[in-house]
Amino acid sequence: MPAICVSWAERLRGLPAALLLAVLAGDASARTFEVIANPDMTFTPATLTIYQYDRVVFRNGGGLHNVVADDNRFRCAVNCNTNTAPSALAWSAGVQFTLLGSIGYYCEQHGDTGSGMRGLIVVIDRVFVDDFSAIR
Ligand SMILES: [Cu+2]
Repeated sequence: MPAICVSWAERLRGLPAALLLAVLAGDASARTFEVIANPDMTFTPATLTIYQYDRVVFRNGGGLHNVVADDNRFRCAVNCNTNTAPSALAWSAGVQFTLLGSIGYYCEQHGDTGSGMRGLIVVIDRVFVDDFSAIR
């Protein structure tokens, strides 16, 4: 799956301690962003640029909404597994972006893959930002 949707507890369960440390160290620089589904049928921010492996927490700011990737790699509302239909609850659900590229998404209640309530996540490689070391 290009995007995964797991809690820290699920992710860390069953890992040996040494590996657990490696996972924590490796993810230390991953960031978490928030995107709000608004009552006026927009997403804020409408376009978000993140690094590979960063997370985005989608949160319902009011109204009947969900979030669905254009390519169906995620569909979330109350969660990203069993309760993904548009919901008016004060839900939030997190997605980690593991693949580079642009990922459009929409609310099924108010949009589709081409129009309406839509947003865009642009995933870039952090190696181009901060992973170089000066050698001279
Ligand atoms: Cu909506």
